[in-house]
This record gives sequence, structure tokens and C-alpha cells, in this order.
Amino acid sequence: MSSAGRHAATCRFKLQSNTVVGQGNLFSTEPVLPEGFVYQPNFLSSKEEADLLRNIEHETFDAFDFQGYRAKRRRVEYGLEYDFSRRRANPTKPLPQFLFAVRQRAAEFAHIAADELAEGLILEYPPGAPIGWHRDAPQFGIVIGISLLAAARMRFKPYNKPGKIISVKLQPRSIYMLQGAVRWQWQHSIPAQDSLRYSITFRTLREKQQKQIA
Ligand SMILES: O=C(O)CCC(=O)C(=O)O
Repeated sequence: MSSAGRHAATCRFKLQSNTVVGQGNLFSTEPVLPEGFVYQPNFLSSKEEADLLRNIEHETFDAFDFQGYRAKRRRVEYGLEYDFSRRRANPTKPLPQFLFAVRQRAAEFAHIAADELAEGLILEYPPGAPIGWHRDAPQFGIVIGISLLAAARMRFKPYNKPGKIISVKLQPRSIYMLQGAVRWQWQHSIPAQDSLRYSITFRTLREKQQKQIA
């Protein structure tokens, strides 16, 4: 297990009281959150959110083409960019200064070092833009997502096997982390919503990939 994975696994219980932690459904018949999902509302203050949005406005977003289909969402990537046609993560422009503080805080949330969050990604979802069912690329390890401006519904369903869909509301200014079972044994999607939303995602690189890129 990478140091990122180890830290996240061992530190999972040192959490703020408003944090929701997925425990799986071993002992319950209630629909509960998948194991490895950690969610905290009000992670950013309104001022931090407004400052981020002011900077995000000046970023250059790329259209997102995949297998001949142009998605409605747009993206900008830092540190690493994922090439879907070659299934590779390649080095790209560095993380801008305005994301340093939020990356540091995201790393503290995950109990890892900030420089382990090798990739930064901002997604812009205009009204009507979803993200379909997927599991994040296997080159990446822990996934951390921060929501800005609008709420969204994140849905989870087991990967490659039948099972119920579990839905979680991601509030603006909240943070979530995907690691362990929810990262590898579940897939996720976000249906289109009515108003503009941004997400900031930070991901660690898995060990094998770190060696390939070094
Ligand atoms: O918008 C989000 O929080 C989810 C992003 C996501 O699933 C992804 O980038 O793979």
C-alpha cells in the first residue's frame, strides 16, 4: 500500500464531528454509504469559495472529447493530465498558486502530504452537464473532490456486479474522499444539475505510476 493509502486507512477515525464516513453495509439492512467514502460539509468558507471562483474564471478550460463524443463539461488539469486515448497520465503545467492552500487543506483532510496530491483537476459543469458512470483511472490512488457553487448528487453503484445505487448530496463548499472499497469496487456518476457547478479534484499517483513518470 502506498504511504498515501496507509495514512488514509490508519487516520480515518481522527475526523471532525460533522464528517460522514462510509462503513459499508456489513451489519445493517439500511442503504449506507460505501466503505472508504468520507464526506465533510462546509469544508470551505464562503470567502474561500468566492476567492477560488474568482481565480477559476481566468483559467482556460478545454473541451472534453472521448471516443468521438464531446462532453458538456469542460476541464483544466495541473501536474498530470490523463490521456484517455492512450490511458496514460502525462506531466503537464504545474498547479497554480491559487490552489496551493486548498491542496494543503485537502491533504490534511486525507492525512497525507500535499505533494502526494500529484494531480489537480477543475471541472466545469454548466447546467445540463453530467458525468457518467466511471471508476477513476487506475494510475491514480486516493481521489479528493471539492464542490463549488452548486450542490450535486453523487451516485454510487458496485463496479461490474449488480447492486443498488446509493446517492449522496454534495453540498457546495463540501469535500469528499474516495479510497479503499468505494474507490476500487464501486463506480460513481453525477447527473446533470440545473445550475453551474465546479469541482476541484486532487488525486494521488499510485506507486508503479510514480516510477514510470520519474
Ligand atoms: O465533480 C465531481 O466531484 C466528480 C468528478 C469525477 O468524478 C471525476 O473527475 O472523475
